[in-house]
Amino acid sequence: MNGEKTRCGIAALVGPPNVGKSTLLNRLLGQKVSIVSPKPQTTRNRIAGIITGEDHQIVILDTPGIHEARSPLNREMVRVAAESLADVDIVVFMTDVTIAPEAKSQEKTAALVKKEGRRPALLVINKIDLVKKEELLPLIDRLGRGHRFEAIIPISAKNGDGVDIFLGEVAKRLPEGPMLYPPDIPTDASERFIVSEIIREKVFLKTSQEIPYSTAVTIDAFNEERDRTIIHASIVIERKSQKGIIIGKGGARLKEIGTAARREIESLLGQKVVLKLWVKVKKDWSRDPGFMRELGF
Ligand SMILES: Nc1nc2c(ncn2[C@@H]2O[C@H](COP(=O)(O)OP(=O)(O)OP(=O)(O)O)[C@@H](O)[C@H]2O)c(=O)[nH]1
Ligand SMILES: [Mg+2]
Repeated sequence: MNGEKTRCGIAALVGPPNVGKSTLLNRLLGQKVSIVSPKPQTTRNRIAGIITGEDHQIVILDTPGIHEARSPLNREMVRVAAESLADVDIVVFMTDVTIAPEAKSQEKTAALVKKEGRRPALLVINKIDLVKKEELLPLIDRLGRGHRFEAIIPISAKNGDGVDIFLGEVAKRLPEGPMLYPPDIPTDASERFIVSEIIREKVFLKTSQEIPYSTAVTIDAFNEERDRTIIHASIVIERKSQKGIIIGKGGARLKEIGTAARREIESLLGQKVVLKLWVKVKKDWSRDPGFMRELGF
């Protein structure tokens, strides 16, 4: 590659919550770096996935879903998504077939994308596995109206339909330039961060109502020994009354969360993991700028 021209660029996935941005990132990478759940507002930080070819590198940013944010945490999430667009080469407006074209979250995303008007914008419509072909065309028409998308790409991040076409549309718009990352790393996220996210994902999957949104995870110790990694983590909640729900009857729910997380962390690290979880109350942490900084905001 020395002396030859390489192409490298950054594309950001932005769109309403729950449309499958993180699912798409994981599929593109062929491995899980970003957590996924059936609940909206799962992703809270910007996560870069890196796809390296012979002569090019694509950096794809997964971002929190754009929504009407009221609480300080939610406002931070939307800010992270908006700011992710600052240095990108390609803006990818991602939505799915279940969201009405005139939904608020859709409008908010469109406004953001418009503001970034100088950059090429692509529209990705996900979850096409959920509709019949004849329902798709009118949807493409309604979503594309009034925008200047360079391409509109229907995909299913779940079964892979259209994903290579999407990648090709991004690849052909990469500017010339040196690669930003070493060729063999899939993400800029640290192992520690991914581990905390895996635990948070299990909370999202195993609790309901406000609990997932009141939960943050911190890593208190991460000790790599010769044949195992010992991890201490805290599940941080906002109110004392939430403690019992996370822990469950006789500790059953916390155990389920811990077991599911440990299995996945073991496969990430390729090693046996001892995972110790604590539940801590940090009153109203989602309104505490100091704690949010600790979480990477
Ligand atoms: N049927 C179907 N479901 C999908 C597809 N892609 C993602 N999903 C599901 O949609 C839900 C949300 O997926 P995520 O990847 O977490 O969505 P997101 O856009 O990252 O959501 P936020 O992080 O909350 O903004 C999950 O239950 C996924 O399994 C798809 O192509 N088809
Ligand atoms: Mg996500």
